[in-house]
Amino acid sequence: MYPNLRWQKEDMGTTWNLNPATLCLLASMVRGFVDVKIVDAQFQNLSREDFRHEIENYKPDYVGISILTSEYRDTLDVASEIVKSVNSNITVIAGGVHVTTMYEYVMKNNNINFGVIGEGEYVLQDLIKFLNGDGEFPTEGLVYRKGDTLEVQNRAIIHDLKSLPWPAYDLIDFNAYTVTNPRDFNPQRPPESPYVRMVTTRGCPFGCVFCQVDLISGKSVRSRDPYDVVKEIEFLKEQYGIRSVIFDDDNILMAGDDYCKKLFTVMIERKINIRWIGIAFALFLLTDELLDLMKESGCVGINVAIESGNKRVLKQIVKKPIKNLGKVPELIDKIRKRDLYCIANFIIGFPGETWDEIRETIDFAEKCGADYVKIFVAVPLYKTKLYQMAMNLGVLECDNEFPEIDWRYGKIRSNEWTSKDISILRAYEWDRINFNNSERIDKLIKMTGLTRDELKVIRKKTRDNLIL
Ligand code: B12
Repeated sequence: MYPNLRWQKEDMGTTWNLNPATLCLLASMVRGFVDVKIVDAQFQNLSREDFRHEIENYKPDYVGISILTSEYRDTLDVASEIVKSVNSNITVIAGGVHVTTMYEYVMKNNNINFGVIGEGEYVLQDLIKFLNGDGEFPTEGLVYRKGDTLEVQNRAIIHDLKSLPWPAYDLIDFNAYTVTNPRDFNPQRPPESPYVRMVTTRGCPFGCVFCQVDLISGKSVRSRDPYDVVKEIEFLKEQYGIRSVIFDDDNILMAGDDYCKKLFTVMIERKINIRWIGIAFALFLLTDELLDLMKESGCVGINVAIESGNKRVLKQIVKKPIKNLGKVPELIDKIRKRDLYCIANFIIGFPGETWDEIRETIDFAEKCGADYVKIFVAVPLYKTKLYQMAMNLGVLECDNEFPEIDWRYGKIRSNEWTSKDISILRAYEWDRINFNNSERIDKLIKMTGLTRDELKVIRKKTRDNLIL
């Protein structure tokens, strides 16, 4: 199940109706030997009472709860509390990015029997078999209590993604997801509906300081079989009328064996005829050949992460392997020349970053030539190098070992600026850069499908959201 995020924050500011590929994938792994029901309390907007009725009526032996981010971590406590209050004998298994990265915190909650660290497909399969009295207790990927101590196994990583089944979309009303926009304002909306989100590779070798991907999926990039990915898209087209795909991979261009070239070539050869966008494409790996293949295979636009417009910050703080910032506008131009849109991400407010360096990033963002610019506040996610850096420098604005996450505000300060300065700067510069002329606004309208008036509302909401 996915909890309803509104159980934590009534005013989420966004809908977050996400394609539950993870739930369907996990269901595929166990449906052969247990009955499975998927409950997406977020999408169905279930109240706590509704969810309680689900448990009372279905009477499960096991409930798996998935949590994509630590931002909504309280919803895990709410969901597990409801399950146990119906029947304390139900085994509660929690997994997802939040559990993988913060299992020490998660396991403080006695309602959770098992936490899953890492990629849970085989861990879940083996655990359920074991609990059903058929098989060995898993030796990796689990965290659980043994008396007063917490047993922590190694993270589970699946080396061969080719062994995984397709998600069991037949267990849900998948059509409903394929026509729902995941967010109110999202320049990266699906190019066309019905659409599907896909993660076809896992892992990223870069290890940028702010990112948890290394802790979750590791540095080695593993990929599915490109032919199988295209087969799945063809199946989804036939079964659900899919017309576009969002590739959500961590760092798809770093997958070995020319994965991307093969994927795009097969898409072209099989005349797949869908439109697609990519969420995280490493700008410096984009060659002319790749860009041509992307265009021909149906790409509409991509998101590139530059992070900082200052050399020192990139090298010494972010540790991102961008060697030549000067080439960024040229590369973005190559993307846009092919009539693909380009969204660029930046982060401000790193520990030790000076106010002038931050202004340089804003200036760079404005001039880099992207169609739309996202500016994020540096958030020290637990166990990241950024978190450690902020702790070491004593610039973390919280006493808690497990800082709460809110993407609108940082928790970092410096002698020159406070976290509030960064939040305000981010909101107003985002507004100024993206909405400063009618050409940009027209492009955004085209990319988002929103009206001029709707854009105004979103801009106002962003300012109103600045609770200072
Ligand atoms: C794709 C993606 C998205 C997609 C959503 C995909 C979807 N579900 O439709 C989009 C772009 C919408 C998105 C949004 C956000 N994301 Co995101 N996203 C990712 C990304 C790149 C991959 C996640 C994924 O689908 N992986 C593949 C699936 C199969 O893996 P999985 O869901 O983790 O599940 C596996 C295990 O976790 C485990 N598991 C999971 N649940 C369960 C349950 C049980 C019972 C068991 C046994 C096992 C288990 O087994 C699964 C199979 O291996 C990750 C990075 C990463 N590598 O994880 C970031 C990441 C998860 N996102 C992140 C963030 C910050 C966000 C946003 C908050 C961004 C923002 N500021 O708006 C939002 C929040 C959305 C929300 N509602 O919570 C951060 C989270 C950090 C944190 N600790 O909180 C990550 C880690 C990126 C990072 N750079 O650090 N995201």
